[in-house]
Amino acid sequence: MITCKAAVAEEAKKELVVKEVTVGPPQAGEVRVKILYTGVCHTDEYTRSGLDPEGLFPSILGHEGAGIVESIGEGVTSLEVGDHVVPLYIPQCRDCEFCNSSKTNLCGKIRSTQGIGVMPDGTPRFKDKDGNELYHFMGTSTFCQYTVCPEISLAKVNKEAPLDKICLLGCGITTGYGAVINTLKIEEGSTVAVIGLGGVGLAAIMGAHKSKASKIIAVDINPGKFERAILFGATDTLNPLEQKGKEMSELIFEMTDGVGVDYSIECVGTPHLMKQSFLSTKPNGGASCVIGVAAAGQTIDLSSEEVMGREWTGSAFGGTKSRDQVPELVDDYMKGDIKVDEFITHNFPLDDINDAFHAMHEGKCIRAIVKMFDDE
Ligand code: NAD
Ligand code: AHE
Ligand code: ZN
Repeated sequence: MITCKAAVAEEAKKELVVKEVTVGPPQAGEVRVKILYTGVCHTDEYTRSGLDPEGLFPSILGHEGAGIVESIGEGVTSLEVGDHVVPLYIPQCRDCEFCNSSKTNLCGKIRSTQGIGVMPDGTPRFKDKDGNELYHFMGTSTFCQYTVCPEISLAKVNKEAPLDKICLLGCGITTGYGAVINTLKIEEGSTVAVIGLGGVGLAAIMGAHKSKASKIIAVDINPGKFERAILFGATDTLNPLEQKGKEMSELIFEMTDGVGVDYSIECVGTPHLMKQSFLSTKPNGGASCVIGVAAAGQTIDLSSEEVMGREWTGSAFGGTKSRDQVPELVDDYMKGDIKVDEFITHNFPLDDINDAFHAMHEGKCIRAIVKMFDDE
């Protein structure tokens, strides 16, 4: 048993509480990881704020971390103590129907237990100092100095890579970039609209730029986001609030000589924007991707006429085959082929983790990195 610090989500809507917890040893097929750094994604806020129908409390949130293997459970063969790892909220067992399909990255092996906040054997590894059990989150719980993950939920990465940067490959960057590269597979010369310019949207722009899109329209209602979007490769910007009375799709049609874009990607999490994003694409051959996570019970309404002629898809973790491709992305970063440092706008110690959530709400933050230990 390890006693360490964690940011505990005690109740929905409440600030996280940094306190001592205990972390049990890894059981068969599990690995205990010392988390050195974690990012904060909007999905952590989605669950903290009570919008997630699967949200469980008290729990330890966080799914954008990086760390070092501290100990391994019985039967673990692919990792050893000292390996550098990125925890994965979408595992890759390499064995199930979905892992064996080139059409999806959504491994089905442990989804049922991950979704109810426990390890595959049905029990949690976290307790508070009074011995009360704490739920896991997304199979990762990176807001704890030590976490326990199934072996299939860890990507082994290059030890030379800085953990305070590559933690972001655990979600936001991989998601936006992958949605363009793996899910939409956009072609050179395409026109693209990216709606929402947080970490996910900027990564989608990075993917579109890498794919040599001819026009990349960056959309946000916060004009402070445009400068960085241009740095990432956006060719045009759009703030729909500046042109009242017109829907976003109408404005995007005006910006594309009345034909719409080849591809659009929603990176906000609002059903109305998902519809507008879809309707911004060419009625004859356009394709749209939903990345944003909408609140429980919200749905998107579309007529059959609107759907015909267009393609619609969703993307989780950028369609990334996690254990195979996250190490490749780390290597791409080390070679300078993808940006990571440019996403980081804030740094906080674990004790101030709530400030990372405040910064997200203030609209000035792309990604905040939380340092889990003071002395390392
Ligand atoms: P973020 O909060 O950093 O960025 C969201 C951006 O949307 C902000 O720049 C904000 O100004 C902008 N925005 C808000 N309302 C808008 C509007 N009406 N029109 C245009 N822009 C608007 O969030 P993030 O971390 O980049 O995540 C974005 C979304 O993606 C969230 O819903 C998150 O839960 C989801 N997400 C999904 C996956 C996945 O695998 N599908 C992975 C990561 C994040
Ligand atoms: N309850 C979900 C959280 C909401 C959700 O849909 N999460 C997306 C990824 S968002 C990452 O920032 C997801 O694909 N989750 C994996 C899954 O299997 O649902 C959750 O993940 O617990
Ligand atoms: Zn995320």
